[in-house]
Amino acid sequence: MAGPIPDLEDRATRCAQRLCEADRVLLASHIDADGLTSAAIASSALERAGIPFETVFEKQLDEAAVADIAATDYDTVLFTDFGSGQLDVIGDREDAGDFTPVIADHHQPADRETEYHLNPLLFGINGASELSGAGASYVLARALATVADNRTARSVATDGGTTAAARADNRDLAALAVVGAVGDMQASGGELHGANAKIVEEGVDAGVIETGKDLALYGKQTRPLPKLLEYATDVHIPGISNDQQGALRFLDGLDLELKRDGEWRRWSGLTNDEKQTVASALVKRAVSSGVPAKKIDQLVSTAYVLPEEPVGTELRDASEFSTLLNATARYERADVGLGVCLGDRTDALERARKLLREHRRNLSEGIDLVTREGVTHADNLQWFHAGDRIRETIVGIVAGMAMGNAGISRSKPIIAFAEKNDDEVKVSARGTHNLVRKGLDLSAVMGDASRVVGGDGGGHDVAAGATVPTGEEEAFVERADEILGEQLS
Ligand SMILES: [Mn+2]
Repeated sequence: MAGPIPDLEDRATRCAQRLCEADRVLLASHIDADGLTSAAIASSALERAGIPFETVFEKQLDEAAVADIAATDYDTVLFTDFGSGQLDVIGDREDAGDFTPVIADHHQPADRETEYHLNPLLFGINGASELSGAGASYVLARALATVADNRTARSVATDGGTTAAARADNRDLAALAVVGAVGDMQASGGELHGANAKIVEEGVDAGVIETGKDLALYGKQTRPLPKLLEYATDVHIPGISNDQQGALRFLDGLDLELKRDGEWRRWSGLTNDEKQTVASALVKRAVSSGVPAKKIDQLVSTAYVLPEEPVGTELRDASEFSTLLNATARYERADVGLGVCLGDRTDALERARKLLREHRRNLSEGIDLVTREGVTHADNLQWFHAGDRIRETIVGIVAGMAMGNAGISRSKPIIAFAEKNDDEVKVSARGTHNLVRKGLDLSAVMGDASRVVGGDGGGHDVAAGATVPTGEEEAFVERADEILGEQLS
């Protein structure tokens, strides 16, 4: 049976064959929404193929993590959503006979090759916008079903609305691949493209994904209507975005049943007519308050819905699902995120929701702290040191969200420090797209300035990070300020 992405078919089949030859497999995956869905896809596929396995997660696949993996007695290690970038380290272990790596990843490979390496970048497919780690894992899972012939495996059973056929060839796992791609920010211009779109097609055929044009706001399943509008700031609509009273007044003026049984209704519970009423009023308001046409177009995008999940839950919407997973990952509860992906709708789901609530509270407390204490302004940047009062895993988001608050400028990048451990400090930097148009590249700033003080870093132009030795913060700021002066002059 043909796989979803013909260019990857041969390599995926060879990787699958290698996995089937193994007595047992160690599955190692990255901790984020894409990595968690990758692991869920891979572990479902291994289980259905009757291959015994164990799963481990790593935030970073550094030398120490690879050494730990090598120290286990597994002869076959399946890496998902990482592994390509660490092929130099992994290759040395392979040469030493520690294990045979099988890799399903989409990140830039290190300068080294290995036989069982499934990565879209090796086949001219864009790993940032066309296929995620979960997508690569899905391609592998589809091949594994063919190689192992799941129809004969005991573990295949019909359940829920998913057909036995979709489970037998692993097409039901397309839903998780879509959640991973969305979580990896691969939807651009409002939808998924290329290889991702092929996976969406398979998911639609299998009955696990529905797509349609919808309002491009976050929280259509779970947010009460006024909050849905108030918190939607990607397209700023004056008098509604970031405006609690304004959002309420706007809804009040629509002649709509806003509450039911004393509770605010949610977008997912509206009829199509009601959705139409809100959407056209929103567009009308945007037009009359001078929002540019290009921005107004962005109010509508493709929604990816998981129809087997209950209406009004995070799990039904790919972007809310991925946010929930990221919350588990940020607090190092990969077990919880994986549990949710694998269908645990009791303990794991409850725990994940609690982590998301706590995450949102931590963010708002962090933003309050930074706004209250203020930032220090240098010529070309502004910075603050949170010490241990903001977790290093969220300090970057906090910094980005605090920009624009009193005393915190949007016209220069912000750099945030937070304690990582006794000897290291995490540095996070955030800019704006406006600054990027003027030449800002925070990836270069973080990389260069951190290496000057004996650390390392990188990332994207608009958001990047680094780790530096404790005590080097001021030296780092000085160097970063100089580099930014050159970039923005
Ligand atoms: Mn990824």
